[in-house]
Amino acid sequence: HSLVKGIDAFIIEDVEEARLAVDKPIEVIEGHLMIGMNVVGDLFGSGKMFLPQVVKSARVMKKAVAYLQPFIEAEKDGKVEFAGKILMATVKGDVHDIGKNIVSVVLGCNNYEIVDLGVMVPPEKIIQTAIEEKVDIIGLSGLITPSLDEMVFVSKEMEKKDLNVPLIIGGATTSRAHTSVKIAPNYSNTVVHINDASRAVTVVGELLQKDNQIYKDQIRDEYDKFREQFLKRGKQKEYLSIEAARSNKFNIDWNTTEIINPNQLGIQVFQDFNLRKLEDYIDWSPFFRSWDLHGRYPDILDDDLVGEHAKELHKDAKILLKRIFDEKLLKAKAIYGLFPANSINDDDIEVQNGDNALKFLTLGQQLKKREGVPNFALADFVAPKDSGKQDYMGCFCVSAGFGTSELAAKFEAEHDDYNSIMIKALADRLAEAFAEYLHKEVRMNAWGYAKNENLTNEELIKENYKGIRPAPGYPACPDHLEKITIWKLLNVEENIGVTLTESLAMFPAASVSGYYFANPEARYFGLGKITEDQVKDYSKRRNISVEESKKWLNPNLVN
Ligand code: B12
Repeated sequence: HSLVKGIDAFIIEDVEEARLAVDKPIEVIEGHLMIGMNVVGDLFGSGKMFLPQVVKSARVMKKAVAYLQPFIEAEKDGKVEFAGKILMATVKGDVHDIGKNIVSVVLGCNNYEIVDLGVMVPPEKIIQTAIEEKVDIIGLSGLITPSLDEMVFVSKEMEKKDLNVPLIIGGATTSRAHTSVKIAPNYSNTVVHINDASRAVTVVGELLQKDNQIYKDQIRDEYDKFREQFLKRGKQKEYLSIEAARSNKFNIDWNTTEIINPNQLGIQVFQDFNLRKLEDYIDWSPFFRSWDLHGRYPDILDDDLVGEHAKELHKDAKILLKRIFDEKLLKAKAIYGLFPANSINDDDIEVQNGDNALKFLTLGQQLKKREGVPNFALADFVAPKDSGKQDYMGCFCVSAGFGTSELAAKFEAEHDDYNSIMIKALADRLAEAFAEYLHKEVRMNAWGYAKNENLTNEELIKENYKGIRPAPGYPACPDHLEKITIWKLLNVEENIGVTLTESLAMFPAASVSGYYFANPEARYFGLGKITEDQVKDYSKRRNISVEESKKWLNPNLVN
């Protein structure tokens, strides 16, 4: 009962009672706990149990097994039989692991042994561990687009090294399209994209059946067909040359638009920001989504289907949040700067920091639009140098993640995946809340172009404010290399200690960086696909090879 309900209050007493009632301690796992976990697995698989409760049940299971372990070892003849061994890793250069950890916990609940290599795992380590541990499946996770390329690389290495186990792919940026077009063709064994934890259980179950050839052939067939159709579809759209796109740029009338001079130019740093101030800025809806509960906050709390679970989860989150505030469990830091800036050479923005001039490179939409609809580039929102008007822009980096990894590791050592996932999900919410708070501060005070703004948190979440704060990697500016320019301009690493990995993920994970544009006409848009001519033009501006540009801009290239 406690296991299925996820109650861990009396777990030691219950397990001890069960242990005394059987011949061998291993029988408690096989006879009692496994039966309970099967119930949990079935309920989750059939949609009758929700993720937070599954993770709580897993916590009970782990604590119980940890208690039994010394007794089992003393007996020496007990060994838990698993249904299969699965290696899980977030690929090199990527620091995100909430999704991977959720999938690992859920697979663990279904009696699979998980070899979790953590984050930023190099391909050699993945392959070597897979061979040494004789795993049955390799699972790769990634959140940002450079990880997609890394997954392609891993699949090629797996083929070279003659690995012969299925490869499963997941994480926010991954897709069936990318998996079928870019990964599957490199690897002879089965490659499957899985977008949520409950499907992971079904797919892994099928892959590890004894007679799995029919399933594997079916997947290969499906992916081959999907790839063909996908590649055809891409060709049907019409794109403009980069010159034509620039001629159809978004035009702001720089003679009439009002440019507000910032009140405070230069760089500002927050070393140890009071996290309590961020609570009111939290956007809770994505928090529930990361626990696989779908719906808008606060309505979700009263939802017929998931309301009870959402309430319980929210209550637990608030308890941990209070501890974060009271015990100062996490540290938040931020840096931002506002600088004189003008757009130059069409899509670049020159930013002046004292004697130091740096260039941001923006990319222009090339999809052919309806008559009268412009092709946007972020540079359109800053006055061109030849307009003779001095304009401004800003950039920032916030992090609420200092201390998260350590805390998560502590919870994991206590067999508490529930709170380990919870602390990361909360740190992410606080990072985003910090970005929201700081942007408001900039609009109302430091830049001061929206002094009298009076928006509720809901209106902030709906982005009803004036000006924008796009983040490199988000749809308007998918180029992660821009973070290097932000780091140089603000000296981010030295000032607040947020670092960039080789794939330009930020560490700590709960960090956000981006730009500030103040023009009232500035808006969020999606770049969409770009063609070869812009890639060549961009390579020259960036002073890197076309090959390297293609690596970074891959998801945005036509085909
Ligand atoms: C919340 C969020 C954040 C959080 C952090 C999230 C985190 N720690 O994981 C914060 C606010 C910190 C953040 C920051 C950034 N983010 Co963000 N973020 C999101 C958002 C809204 C949700 C992601 C999420 O947490 N989902 C919940 C988890 C549970 O889902 P999941 O990771 O996908 O995992 C599930 C499945 O994918 C699958 N799965 C996962 N792994 C595996 C592995 C295997 C083997 C299997 C089988 C399955 C599986 O199962 C999981 C459970 O169901 C997405 C958009 C979106 N809707 O996806 C953007 C998104 C991921 N972010 C994005 C970007 C760009 C960024 C930033 C680079 C922006 C910036 N410049 O600051 C930074 C990077 C941070 C860093 N440290 O480098 C982009 C990434 C695309 C890209 N172009 O690179 C996205 C897709 C937004 C977008 N549409 O552009 N982000």
